[in-house]
Amino acid sequence: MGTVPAWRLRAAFARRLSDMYGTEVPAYTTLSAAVAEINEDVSRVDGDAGRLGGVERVAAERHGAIRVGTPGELRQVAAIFGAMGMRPVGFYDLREASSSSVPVVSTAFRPTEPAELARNPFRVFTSLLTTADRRFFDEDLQARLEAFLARRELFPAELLELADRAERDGGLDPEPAERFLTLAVDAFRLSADPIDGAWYRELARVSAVAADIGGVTGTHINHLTPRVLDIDRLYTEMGRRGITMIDEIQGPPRWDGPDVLLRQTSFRALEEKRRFRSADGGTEFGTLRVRFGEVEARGIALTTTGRALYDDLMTETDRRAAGATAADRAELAREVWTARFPRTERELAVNEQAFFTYRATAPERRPTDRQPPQDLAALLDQGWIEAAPIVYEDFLPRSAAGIFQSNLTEAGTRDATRSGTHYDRPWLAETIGRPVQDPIDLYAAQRDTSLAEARTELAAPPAAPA
Ligand code: OOG
Ligand code: NI
Repeated sequence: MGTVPAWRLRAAFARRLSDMYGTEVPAYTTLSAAVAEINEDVSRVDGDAGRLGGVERVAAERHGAIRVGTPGELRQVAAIFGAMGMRPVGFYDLREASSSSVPVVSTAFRPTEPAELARNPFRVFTSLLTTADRRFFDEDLQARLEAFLARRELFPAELLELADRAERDGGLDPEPAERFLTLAVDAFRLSADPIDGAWYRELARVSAVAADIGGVTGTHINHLTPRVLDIDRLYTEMGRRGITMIDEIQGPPRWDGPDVLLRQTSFRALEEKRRFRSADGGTEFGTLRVRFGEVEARGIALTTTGRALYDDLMTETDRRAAGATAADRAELAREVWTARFPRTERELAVNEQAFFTYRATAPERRPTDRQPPQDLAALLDQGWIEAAPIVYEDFLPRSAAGIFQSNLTEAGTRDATRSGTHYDRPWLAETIGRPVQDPIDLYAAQRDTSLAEARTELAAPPAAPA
């Protein structure tokens, strides 16, 4: 067993990646500072601030986003994150969720055990280019794209070897751990290799995302997102600090009921200087604007039924807000939610619309004149059990597509007369060579275990005095 366990590698990687990204994208440092101030402030005045993950967890909490080109690259990414206790969870098809040209399917690598999430919940949204999708790439372009991708090496052999060792042994000794972290952070730096200008532009005509993935010889961290406890306040604060955000916060509206799922907003990164190679072999400096800043607030995980209601409310908001400004849309969304979304956590729990863990209340607070009932509502209402919300640890395809899209200048092109290649979660699992878990199963297992334990405790005869 390595003396630096997986979770310490994960926490250290997240911290170092954050330091590195701050030097590459200065606005990220401004964002992180504003987030830290707001989180401290909210924790000071709101005794419940740690209800959806402790304040220390939230202070360190980040998600990154990366994009890769081939199944082989994705398998290597899975091994590197596997070394840090991060497993692929969820399947997101952004080709369908987006009106612009976003030819990728994605998963998120993250810890899955509650204790591991509490230690450090670092997650990375990881997208794979769908090179076989004829709506975007014709046969000739696909062949050239795949040949280009086959020639590049994203991760040095030493990094992959250390990753395998870490995963096998559950960690690494301090010296190899240090080496692993250095190589892993380096692998996600913006590459200084010159870009083939003509090739990059050819791909960019199809999709800016395709060019960002397949037009360069490296991968890079595309954004690194801190979690904030009050995203509306952060939004205003960023404006005050001179950073222009996109014109809306994606996800559920601000309202006075329970916070659910995920709210996100972003700003466009500045132009970054990159070296381009021209047809005559010379190189010159140009600029690209591909990276950006993002911030998020997390709420309670929804069950399939709760999620269906969420999707329904989003559709209703879309319908009623067609052509409206972002501000009017937010107001309308609030109205729609106030009319139709459960107002309390209790309702979300007894309707089984959101996930909670349950535990038996202290014996002296349980009713003494009856036996515990069977159903959840009665158990809660009569004071037999207490509920604690489960944090939503995943992503939303529509918000993700919105984040991709809001940061593209060109919509790209897609041939709508052709049908798309089908990809799904089993395909992804096979491609990665590891199980890809369904987020709903993870939340449900956590709920079920806690409820079974609570019931057992309630059924147990009082312990005999020693
Ligand atoms: C990923 C976009 C999705 C999120 O938070 O929804 C995402 C990307 O731009 O590569 O990170
Ligand atoms: Ni993101």
